[in-house]
Amino acid sequence: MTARATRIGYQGDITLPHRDEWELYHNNFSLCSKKLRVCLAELGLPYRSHHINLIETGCYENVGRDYLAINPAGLVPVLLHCGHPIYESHEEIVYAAAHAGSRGEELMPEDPNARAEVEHWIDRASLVGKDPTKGTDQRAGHCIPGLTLPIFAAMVQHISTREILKGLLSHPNKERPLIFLTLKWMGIRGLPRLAPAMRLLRRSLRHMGQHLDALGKQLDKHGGPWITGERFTLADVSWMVILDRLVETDWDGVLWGGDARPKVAAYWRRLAGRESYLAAVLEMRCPITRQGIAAVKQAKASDQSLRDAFEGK
Ligand SMILES: N[C@@H](CCC(=O)N[C@@H](CS)C(=O)NCC(=O)O)C(=O)O
Repeated sequence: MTARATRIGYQGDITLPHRDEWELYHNNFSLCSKKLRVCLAELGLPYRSHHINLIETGCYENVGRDYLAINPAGLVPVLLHCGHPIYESHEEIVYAAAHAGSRGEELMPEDPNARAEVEHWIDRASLVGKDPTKGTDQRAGHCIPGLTLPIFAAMVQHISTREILKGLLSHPNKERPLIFLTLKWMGIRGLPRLAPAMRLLRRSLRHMGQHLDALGKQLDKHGGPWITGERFTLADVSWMVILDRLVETDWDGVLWGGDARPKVAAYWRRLAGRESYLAAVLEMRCPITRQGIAAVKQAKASDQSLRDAFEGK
């Protein structure tokens, strides 16, 4: 293990029950979980999968006793290596690459300049700290919660109010069940009446546009096809799941459709053509997410004022 790999979110003093060298606790909708699944697919590392439901995909399995023993913070994903947990998806992918031999070195270069560039783009796509809705201007990852609100509002229509209410007792962060209850009651068409949600959504959309402008310039700087040039790296893994979420939540049209940001549009087409995207993201979309995607599109298509409210027109 490299010195760098021992410094990151690896909890070597904790050993959890395990059967395989690599085990992943993850959720099919969660962006950070997708990052891990894509990364492990790109590295060719086989792993034992433990799917953990979040309220948006069914129930609060992530704050049940069994899962809190894996991660007391109740968050996914958690990567186990020989039973030792690694927390924080942006650190887990670096850890996994550090243990994946030459393929790992391709995805996370050793050369300090190349590595610093990859680290910058991983960080810009990360969700860091207790409130990732702050600092949307600093990180594209922090724009994601706000931009996910419409599909959350659609997805929770499939979850009973009783199930969401359970979170008020069990979730360490009571704000989360309250947000989901509000989204359940208001529905996607009621979102424009929630002023704080709309402020977050519009700020996130504006800042995401700026991050994508920066991404376009970066793709120009090296001439592509990937963020740091010829090589596909962990930076591209991190941005694949950001762009996927923007497609899932129907922001791709406004952000890179038509004449807007053609470099980003072409980059997205390359990402979406990778086998890892098909296997670790597309084929794992759950029915609630598929229904949510359709509901967001349908609501915006049938109500121009809703579309205008979301897009800040
Ligand atoms: N910084 C963490 C963020 C993890 C996180 O926020 N996970 C979300 C899903 S993407 C989660 O588990 N949410 C469940 C909840 O808060 O109830 C990481 O990158 O792994």
